[in-house]
Amino acid sequence: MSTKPDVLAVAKLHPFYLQALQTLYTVHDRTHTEDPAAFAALAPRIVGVAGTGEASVPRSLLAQLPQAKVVSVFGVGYDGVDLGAAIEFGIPVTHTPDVLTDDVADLAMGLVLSVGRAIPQADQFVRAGRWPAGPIALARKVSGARMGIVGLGRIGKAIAQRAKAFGMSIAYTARSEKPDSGFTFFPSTLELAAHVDFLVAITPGGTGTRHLINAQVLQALGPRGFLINVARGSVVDESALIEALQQGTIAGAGLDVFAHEPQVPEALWRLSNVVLTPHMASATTETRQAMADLAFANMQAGISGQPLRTPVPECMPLLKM
Ligand code: NAP
Ligand code: 8YV
Repeated sequence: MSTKPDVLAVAKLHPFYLQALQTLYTVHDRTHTEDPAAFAALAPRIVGVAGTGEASVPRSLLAQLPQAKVVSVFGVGYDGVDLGAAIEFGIPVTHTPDVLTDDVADLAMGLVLSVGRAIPQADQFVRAGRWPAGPIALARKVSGARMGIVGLGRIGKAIAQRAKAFGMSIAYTARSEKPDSGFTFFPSTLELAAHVDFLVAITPGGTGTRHLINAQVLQALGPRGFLINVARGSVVDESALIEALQQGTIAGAGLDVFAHEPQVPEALWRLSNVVLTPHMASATTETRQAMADLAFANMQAGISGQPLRTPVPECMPLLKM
C-alpha cells in the first residue's frame, strides 16, 4: 500500500502538473465524481486538492475534506472554487498568476488580428481555390484602431502594451480607475463599448462579471466593432452574442472561452465572422511548464506547512492567522 499522502484531482490535469504531483503524492483522479462510494472512504485522508482554472470546487466537496491543507489551481482564474467555503474551512487557495500573462496577451492580439484582417477566412479562401475567381473582400485595419479593455489587470495591461505597439488608442474599464496607466477610463463596459473598435474582455469569471457583456453592450459596440473574449465564457451573454453576430449588430468576434466548455454552440460554428479557439490562451509548452511548476510548488508548500508561493488575495487573512 502506498504511503504517499493523498491528493484529489478535481479536473483533468495537464500532464506536467499531474506527473509532478505523482512524484510525491497518490493522485486520485476525479474519484469524487467517478466513484462516490470509494470517495467516502478516501475523503478524510485527502490533504490537497488540485484543479484547473475552470474546475469546480464547491462547498459540498470541501466540507468532506477535514484534512485538506490547500487547493492548488493550475491557472490564474479560480472562479470555480467556492472561496467563502474554503476560507470558512481554513483551506487556502493558490493560483498561477504572472507566468501565463504574456501568452494570454499574445493570443488576445492574435484574435484581434485574426478577426480584423480575417486571416482564418483568407486561409479558407485560398484552400478552397477561390482566389483565381477574384480578390478576397476587404478587411478592417487594425493599426491605429481603438481598443477597449474590460479588466486592466495583469493580462489587460500586457494586452494594452502590445496594442500600443500597433499604434492603437487604449481605453478601459475596471472596478477602479488606474490613473497611472495613462489610458482612458470609462466607468462602465457599456460606455467603453460605445467608444472602441475592438472590445477585449479579460476579467475574472464568476458572479461579479456574469454577462458583463450583454445585448446592450453589443449594440453599443456597433456594426463595425469586434468582440474578443479571452476571459471566461460567463462574462458574455452567449445567446445575445450569437444573435448580434447573426444580425450584424457587431462585425465579428474572436472567442477563446465559452459558456459551456468544451461544448461550443453550433450556431457559432456556422458563422463566418467569428474565430474560435479551444480555451488555449495559456497553452504553450513553456507556459504550461511554468504553471505546473508553480502549482506543484504551491501544493508542496501547502501540504508541508511552508509559506505558499502565490495564494489568491482573498485568502491572505487566513494565512495571517
Ligand atoms: P487580474 O490581474 O486580477 O485582473 C483582473 C482585472 O479585472 C482587474 O483589472 C479588475 O479590476 C477587473 N475586474 C474584476 N471585476 C470586474 C468587473 N466586475 N468589471 C470590470 N472589471 C473587473 O487578473 P489577470 O491575471 O489579468 O487574469 C484575468 C482573468 O483572465 C482570469 O481571472 C481568467 O478568468 C482569465 N484568463 C483566461 C485565460 C484563457 O486561457 N483564456 C488564461 C488566463 C486567464 P480592478 O483592477 O479594478 O480590481
Ligand atoms: C488554463 C485559464 O486554460 O489561467 C486560467 O485562468 O483559464 C487557463 O490558463 C486553465 O487553467 C488550464 O486548464
